[in-house]
Amino acid sequence: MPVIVLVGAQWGDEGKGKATDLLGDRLDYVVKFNGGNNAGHTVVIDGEKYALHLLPSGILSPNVVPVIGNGVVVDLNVLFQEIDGLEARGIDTSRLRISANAHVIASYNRTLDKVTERFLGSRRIGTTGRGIGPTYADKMNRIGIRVQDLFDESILRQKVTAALGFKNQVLSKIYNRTGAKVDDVVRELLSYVDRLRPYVADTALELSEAIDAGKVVLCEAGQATLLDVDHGTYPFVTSSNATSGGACTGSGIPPTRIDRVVAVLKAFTSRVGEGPFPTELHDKWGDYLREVGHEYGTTTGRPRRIGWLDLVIGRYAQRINGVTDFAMTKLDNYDGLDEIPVCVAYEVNGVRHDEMPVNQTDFHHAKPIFETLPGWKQDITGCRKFEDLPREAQDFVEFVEQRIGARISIVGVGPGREAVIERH
Ligand code: 2SA
Ligand code: GDP
Ligand code: MG
Repeated sequence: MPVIVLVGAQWGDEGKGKATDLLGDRLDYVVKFNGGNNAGHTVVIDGEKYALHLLPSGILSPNVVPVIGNGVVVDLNVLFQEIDGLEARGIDTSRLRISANAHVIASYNRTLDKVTERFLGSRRIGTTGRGIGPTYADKMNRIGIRVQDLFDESILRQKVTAALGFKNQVLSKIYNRTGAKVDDVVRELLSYVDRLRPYVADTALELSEAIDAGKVVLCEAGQATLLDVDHGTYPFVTSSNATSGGACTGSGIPPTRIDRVVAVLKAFTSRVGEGPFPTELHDKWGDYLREVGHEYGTTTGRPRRIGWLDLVIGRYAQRINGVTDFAMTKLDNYDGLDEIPVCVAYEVNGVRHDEMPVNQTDFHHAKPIFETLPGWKQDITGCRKFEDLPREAQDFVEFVEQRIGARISIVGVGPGREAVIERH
């Protein structure tokens, strides 16, 4: 199984970081291919908690080469803070490779992200405010700054001057903000060059050679299927391709080399930021699951919106990503429930929808149709084999599996590295 792609099936925070970590000792490379420090992956090892934003989760496994691919947007200040934080805890980060073609998040794009949200008012997206959207917009507008541009001061200056010629008009004329100064931006970016140099590489070439040599590569998505700019709940999405297709464009690994696509599906649903959410809970069960599941943003600390498991979304994720198998996380968060409602279809204006409605307004008006499964009312955090699970929990997993169209090969029963059931 040389190339595996790992994606989120819902709106993020499914536990992708833990799933990657779990595969860690079988992997040689872990590649982050989209997003930036808007992501937040929590990994718990021997009771120690690590919150990763920009670095691929593979950084925690000593034999893995972590790669920041060309599809990522890099905030250099955050990068070195994260590296320093891990080094201080004894984690060796020297193996890290960063694509020369990855784009850099400049300070003016962080400002633009925040002021745009303010200007949107009630139509805001609820971004993480990290400058992600404006940086991808620059990339598409061909006024972005890439990692490789930092190594030639004259080119960097030309590119920053061109970008600010446009950006400062927007900042001052539209948002009434003082623009950024070319010298300040160039000085800040150049201050990272010496530290950055050893990590920078032609990562697409290195990965191609690694795959030829039979190495195992995992491409780890940030965010998730419904936050994908093409396939998600646009405009309430992030600005990159978080689905499996993004793994190719964001890393330089061609589709013909991908063998397996694993989607991580949380046993319930959460979302941060604005946008439609058919199974959202506004009652005590939402509060209950938020507390037992510690559902607060890893990057911003925002309380996550909580809803029941939605199998229309699960099926959609299977189809869009070409999922070969699912990892279901947080089954243990249902331990205290008598019964568990699961959304199997929607009703929109009196019509049943078994598939995600393509029309945004229909999705906004979708009412979930539930089937209710019995709970198990016991602690499953110690279970390590599928047969150890209570009958009701096994039935729950099998019920979901049948409806989402791919096998659930991993079941998470707690936050720790060891709290997992693998099904062969
Ligand atoms: P952005 O900042 O432009 O990417 O925001 C656009 C939308 O994408 C959502 N988004 C996320 N949703 C879930 N988790 C994310 N990462 C952090 C975490 C979030 C946090 O792991 O907890 O700490 O708040 C993430 N990143 C982006 C975002 O909410 C917008 O809806
Ligand atoms: P990611 O963005 O998809 O990597 O997910 P996050 O790390 O933002 O959020 C997932 C949270 O769930 C983290 O706090 C994990 O430690 C935790 N987690 C992952 N798998 C499980 C599980 O099976 N059970 C429980 N109780 N927690 C889990
Ligand atoms: Mg997260």
